[in-house]
Amino acid sequence: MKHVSMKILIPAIVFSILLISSSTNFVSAESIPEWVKNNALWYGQGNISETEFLNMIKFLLESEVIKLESVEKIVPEVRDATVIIPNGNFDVSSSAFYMPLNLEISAGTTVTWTNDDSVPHTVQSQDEYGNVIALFNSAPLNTGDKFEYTFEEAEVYNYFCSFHPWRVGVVTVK
Ligand SMILES: [Cu+2]
Repeated sequence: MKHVSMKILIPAIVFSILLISSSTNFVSAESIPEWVKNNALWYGQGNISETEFLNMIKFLLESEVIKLESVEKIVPEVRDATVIIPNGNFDVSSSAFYMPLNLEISAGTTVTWTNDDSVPHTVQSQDEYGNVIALFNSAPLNTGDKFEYTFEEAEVYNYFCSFHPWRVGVVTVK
């Protein structure tokens, strides 16, 4: 008999406390209200269910007794990208393609080409017909030299090497 009455009584008490508390203004969470301590105790003793305990926590959050500090995720925008001109790139029969062959970036990204080959190369922007256009045009790059260009407009950009015109690459700006 006692067992049954406790099962009904405890949730009723908790609910009553929640109702009373919801009409109370908690100015800050500097101090933990007594009823919260009681709830925690009851939960620890197994007198209230997990659902009831979670509901209490939910109430504390909703009524801003507990305030969660907003944690802003700072996702650094990638503003730099690299294209490697790999060793053997000069060789028409080699699979030493630009790495990556099609670089996908967001507008505003600065792309750096690095010549890792044993011979000089150039980076020359092309129009859709394969003609050289004055957009991004490097001087001859010796081994280890770099060339950079910042892409501002969303577009597909083609380029090639004037010494090895079979080497073509793409930069896709989204
Ligand atoms: Cu080349």
